[in-house]
Amino acid sequence: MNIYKKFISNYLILSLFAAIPVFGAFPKITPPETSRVIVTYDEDVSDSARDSVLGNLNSKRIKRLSRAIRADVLDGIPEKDIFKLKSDSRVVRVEKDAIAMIQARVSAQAVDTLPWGIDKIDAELVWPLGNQGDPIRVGVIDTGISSSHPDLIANIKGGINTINSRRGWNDDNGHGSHVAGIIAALKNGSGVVGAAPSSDLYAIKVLNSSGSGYVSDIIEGIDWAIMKNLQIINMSLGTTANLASFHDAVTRANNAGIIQVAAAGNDGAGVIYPAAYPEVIAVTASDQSDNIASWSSRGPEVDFVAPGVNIFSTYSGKRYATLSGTSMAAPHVVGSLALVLNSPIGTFDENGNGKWDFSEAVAKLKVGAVDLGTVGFDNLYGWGRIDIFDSLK
Ligand SMILES: [Ca+2]
Ligand SMILES: [Ca+2]
Ligand SMILES: [Ca+2]
Ligand SMILES: [Ca+2]
Repeated sequence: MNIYKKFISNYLILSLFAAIPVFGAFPKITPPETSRVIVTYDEDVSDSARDSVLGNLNSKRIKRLSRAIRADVLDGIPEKDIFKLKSDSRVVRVEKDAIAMIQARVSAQAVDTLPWGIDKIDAELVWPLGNQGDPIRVGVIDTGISSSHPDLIANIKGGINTINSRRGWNDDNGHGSHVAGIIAALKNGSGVVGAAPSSDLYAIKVLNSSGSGYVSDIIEGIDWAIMKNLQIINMSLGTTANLASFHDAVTRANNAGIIQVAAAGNDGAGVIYPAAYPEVIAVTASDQSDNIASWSSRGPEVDFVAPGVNIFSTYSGKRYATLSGTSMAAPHVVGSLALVLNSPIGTFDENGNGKWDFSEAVAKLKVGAVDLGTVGFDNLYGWGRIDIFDSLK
């Protein structure tokens, strides 16, 4: 996990999301008419005397105030009865009740901010076609996912903590929540929005609060994903160590039909594991101008490049943050795959089993990918930068 630590120290950029208050004239709102009246009595008028003043109007009483003032609140009484009450010597006044309002308004934008990465891969052009990734089941093998984030919670369908089974999967770091938001932050009119905003998320906590963990815990997480019949798993993590048991787990998941995606690494050198395994889609990181990030790992194992510089997404608790890394690039591919798996397979079904298998889904991504760098496949951009709209159209 050395790579991971290096990433944290070198590339983690955090900025808290703050709503910008809008100052200016509030629109003038005329309070609506009310049918309620407040009947106020002299201080020495007893409850029974109040009852006799009201007489049959007592049935219209909805509230009796006896502390600060002695008053009854009535609803829907005719004008002639108001006149009668006003003329009673025990009554001080009769007045129309009124409606008061909070003196503030929501000033944050009433839309989901479209992060540049989601815009770049054109996921937002796919949603209007009726595909938001529902009900594709996606596992996030990471630091957990925030269990209290309003921009994520509705999509989280389950989870596990393989570090300590007695603890939950809540994210005590922020990284896993950031990844989850790139895949499936809710299209709910606030915060951000992910590439497949209706897909189902599963929080598989295998890394601790400082963002590191044992490969054995990751393996347990992969096995849990197989057991839960998840369809795609995101691994925004890696190590230079090539463990046979790690490769075995990845192979088992592949045989179970799970499409696996991982971060290529952030040390600018060779692709790390599990991204380097042939059963896993390896993703490098690009910026807004489609240039590979200098720190992005690269090599012949690279499959695709996706946005990974200054990515704004959900974070721990209810926070939002801007992070950079191949960790952010991989979930752009995962969200895109959720849209692929939720679309008709048609002629891409090479083996004729009616479902999207690993090589078929990769072929679909290739169709729309924007070739960058040298013509055709290259070690920096793989088959190119994801454009999911072009892949699916
Ligand atoms: Ca776009
Ligand atoms: Ca949102
Ligand atoms: Ca197939
Ligand atoms: Ca190329």
